[in-house]
Parts: sequence; structure tokens; C-alpha cells
Amino acid sequence: MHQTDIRRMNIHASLLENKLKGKKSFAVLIDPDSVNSASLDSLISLCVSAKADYIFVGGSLLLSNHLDEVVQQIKARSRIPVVLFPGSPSQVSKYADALLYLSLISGRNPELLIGQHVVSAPFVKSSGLEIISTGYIVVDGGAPTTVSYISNAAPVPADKNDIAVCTAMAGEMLGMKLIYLDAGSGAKNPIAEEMIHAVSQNVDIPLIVGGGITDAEKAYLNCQAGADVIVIGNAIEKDSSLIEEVSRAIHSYPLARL
Ligand code: 1GP
Repeated sequence: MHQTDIRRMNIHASLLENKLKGKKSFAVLIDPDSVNSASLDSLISLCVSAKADYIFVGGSLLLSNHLDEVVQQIKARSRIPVVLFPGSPSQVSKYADALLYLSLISGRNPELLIGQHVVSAPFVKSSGLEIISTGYIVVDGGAPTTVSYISNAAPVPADKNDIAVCTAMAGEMLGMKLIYLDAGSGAKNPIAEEMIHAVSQNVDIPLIVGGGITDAEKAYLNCQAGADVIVIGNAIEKDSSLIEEVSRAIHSYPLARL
């Protein structure tokens, strides 16, 4: 393996290591459409002082054209790894550390399962980013979200734990490195703990959970249910003081006894 490939395996390797230790992580999701340079600066400071583990950058729409600037500003002001969480193949910035290479395995829209990947593959590969294959499972969050509309694919019904479990198992056996259970940004109902628990009991790869989480208690309960990484975007846009509170709760989760 080339030296560069080893260096670029950092984020996936850290997710695996944390899972082994039972260390739960907090990812702050920043939508480039929702920040300007000043508000981004203050968000970055809060992430640094709260010791957020990752900053995810992405949005379902990305109307603005300043993804590179946003990522560069975060990299210039912090050492927190920046992970792209792209809503479309155009959301690639070589300045980030890694990219969640999402396949919408809960849907049956071939474009989001493989079509867009084929078209963007040379471009994504040449970005030099650490590419992390991610089984993306969208769960009904109680109201249509941007992701459910844009994806043109039915989400997993919120109470169908078996469907979520089988989808995650299939993703794992197809070789995906992460599972991301998402109720969609600003979801009315976040993913139920029962579903998180069922999925986490049936796959060994790290489990990311997000969508509609608005407080520290819910974040902690999700960790208890088996989530490895908690992602919050919308609620932080409304009240950035949540970063400190949620980070403290997630990091208070006891490590596994090895
Ligand atoms: C959305 O999982 C992320 O895709 C985060 O959701 O914005 O509701 O926190 P929120």
C-alpha cells in the first residue's frame, strides 16, 4: 500500500478503533448554505472548545458555491477532522479529510444506489480524499424532509426495525464500511432507540445516527442504544450552545471493558 493510502485511512481507522473501545463520537454537521464566514468562525470555536470529534460538511441542496472556502476555513482554524457528507456528487472538496461515499441502500432509486457514483467516480478518486463507503439508510422521520423529497425514494417506516436491520446487514455484507441511519435533517421524530439497538446488534461496522436530534439526553440515549457517532446539524443552527452540552453528554458515555 502506498504511503498516501495509509495516511488517508485515518478516519475510518479511528472510527473502528473507537468502536472497539466503546468510545462514542460527536459530529457537528455544517451546511455551507447556512453559514457565513463570521458565523462559521464562531461555530468552529465552539466545536474546538467542546472537543467535537468530527465536523461533517454537506447539505441536500447546496445552493451556494463556497464548499471549498467553508472546508478551508475549518481546516485553518481547527484540527478537527472534516468529513464530507455530500448531498450530491458535486459536493467534493479536496481540502477535506474524508468523504462518506453514500449509497442510499434503503431506497430503490438506482441513481442514488450506483448511478451517480459511476458518473462521478474518476472525479471522486482524483480528489485524493479518504473515501469511506457508507450504507445510507433513510428512516421516516414523521414528515417529509429534504432528503426524502430529493432522493425520490421511500424511507424505511419508523417502526419497521427488521427492514432497517436487514438493510444494514446487506450493506455490511456488500462491503460497506459504515452504516448511517438518518431520519433526515430537521426530522420531526428522530430514529427510535429500538431501531438503533436492533441495527447495532446485527452489524459490526460503526453506526452513525442522525436526523432530528435536539438535545443531549437523546444523544446519550442513542449512544446507549448502540450508535457510535451522533450527528447534529439543524438543532445547532438554531442554538449553537448545544454543542458543548451534547459533546459533554456523548463523551460521558462509559468506555467498554475490554
Ligand atoms: C441530517 O443526520 C443529519 O442528514 C443531521 O440531522 O440536521 O436534524 O441534526 P439534523
